[in-house]
Amino acid sequence: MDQLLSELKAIEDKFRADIDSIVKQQELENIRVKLLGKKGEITSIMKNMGRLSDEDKPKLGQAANKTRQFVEQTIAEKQAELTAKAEQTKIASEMIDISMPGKAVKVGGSHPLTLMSDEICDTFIGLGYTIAEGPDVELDLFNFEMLRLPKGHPARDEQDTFYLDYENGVLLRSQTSPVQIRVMNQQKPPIYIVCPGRVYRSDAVDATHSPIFHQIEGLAVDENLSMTDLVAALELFARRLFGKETRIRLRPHHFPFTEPSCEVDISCWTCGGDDPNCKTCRGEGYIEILGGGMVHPEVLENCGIDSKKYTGFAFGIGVERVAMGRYDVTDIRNFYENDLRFLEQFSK
Ligand code: 2NL
Repeated sequence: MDQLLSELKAIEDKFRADIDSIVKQQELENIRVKLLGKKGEITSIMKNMGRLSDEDKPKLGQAANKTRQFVEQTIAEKQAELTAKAEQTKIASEMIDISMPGKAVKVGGSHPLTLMSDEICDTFIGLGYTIAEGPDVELDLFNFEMLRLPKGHPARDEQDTFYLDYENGVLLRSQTSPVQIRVMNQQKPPIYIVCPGRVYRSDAVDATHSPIFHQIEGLAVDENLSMTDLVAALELFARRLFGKETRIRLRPHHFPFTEPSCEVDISCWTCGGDDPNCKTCRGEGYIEILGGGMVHPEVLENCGIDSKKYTGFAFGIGVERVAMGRYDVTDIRNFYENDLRFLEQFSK
């Protein structure tokens, strides 16, 4: 009996000594099995119970139970301690220093030509027009022929463009009129559309020219349309973009696809037309911004539209030209060089 009690004491002493050095859950589990498992040390001592006297039995039972309870409780406490420690280590390893400066995400903005184009289109959308788009790669037929610009016509020279397949008449469009031709081929009047897009001409690059630029053409085909409707639409457009004091001025011109044709100027946005020394308009008082006219009856007929019943007006606006005026940009190349110092000035 004394032997068993001192064994029990030895087990407990050893346990007390071991427990402090334990750092892993698995070690704790091993020690639990070693003492309390089916073949564990304390369990083995209890198995000697049968051999003891009735007097000793409860003494050993009590002593063994006490040791077992002590071991169980100590293990549970150690277990909790290890779990808390593990959690703290995990939190520490995952900690984010919220005082660290962040990485700024750069947010882009619309390109000034997009802003300008959207603003112009919006004006016409407000007048009931819809937007029509078409391919950059066009047919000579739609870009020139159907607009009364047959091969060899002198007016082709100034728009001479990039031919992808000269024999089969495939080219990069020199204006967005072919989009309007496509719409007229497919839809019957009334037609009210604006066609924004990229156009191509074999021009040399300088401060005001680029072989790739942007245009918005407008087209209205309906009964009883006349030059006054064109004037009204363009006046509204000019006032919306350049202020309500803006006046427009029409000068006679010639385009093969319109008759009559005109060039359209707006009163100078800098001096309002009053300063003979104005740098913006060079004392002219007016600045040319677009061309237009009444759609030539032959162009309507080419698209299967009865020119006795319907008339139409059309106009073409250069987006770069208007943007240069509006934003005071003096070199067209600024629009294409993607210099952030330039572009950032337009992002809101
Ligand atoms: C310019 C100004 C213009 C048109 C474009 C047009 C389109 C069709 C029929 C008739 Cl489908 N005209 N567009 C008309 C006049 C001027 O653009 O300076 N162009 C060279």
